[in-house]
Amino acid sequence: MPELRAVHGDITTLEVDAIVNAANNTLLGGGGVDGAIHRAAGQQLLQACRKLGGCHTGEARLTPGFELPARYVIHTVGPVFKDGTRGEPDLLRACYRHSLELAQQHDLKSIAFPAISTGAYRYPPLQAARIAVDEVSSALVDMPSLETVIFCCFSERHLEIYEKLLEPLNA
Ligand code: AR6
Repeated sequence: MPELRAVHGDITTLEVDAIVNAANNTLLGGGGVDGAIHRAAGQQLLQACRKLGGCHTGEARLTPGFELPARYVIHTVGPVFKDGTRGEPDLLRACYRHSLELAQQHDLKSIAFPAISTGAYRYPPLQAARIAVDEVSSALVDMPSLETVIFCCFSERHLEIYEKLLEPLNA
């Protein structure tokens, strides 16, 4: 079973095969982690994203990482959280699953996720983290090439949530 780990910090600094971007449907950049990734990767990332022609919620697309330490960026679009009854959990699950599938298709060994949808898209952090850990741990069973999955937490609060959820898995 690959290693699942939570770290505190800025995802743009991580030296992994791919970092995941919590993007929007246009894939043309924005605020939050999306803005940070575009700034750190440089203008070429925007040019590469223009060619992709957008992305539906729950799907994922891959580009090079350009000036980032990560070789690739996997762009996925999380759901905007309204009340949890409008398909948000399934769409959030799909983001994690499709991102891992792309990583597997490109033979990547390490990937780092931000807490997709928990910023501007207002997904409650604990609910979102439960989905993230559950989906990643079940999808990885069929993905032998992946060795390390990092949940990159921008705040201490998110880190605590992930550490609690991961504890029983790594015991
Ligand atoms: N590294 C890791 N995590 C980060 C970083 C960073 N550098 N910066 C923020 N976060 P958000 P969303 C955390 O809003 O909710 C954009 O404008 C942040 O604390 O980035 O999916 C897009 O273009 C939060 O926990 O993404 C979309 O329009 C998490 O990343 C929209 O926001 C996600 O927050 C997507 O909203």
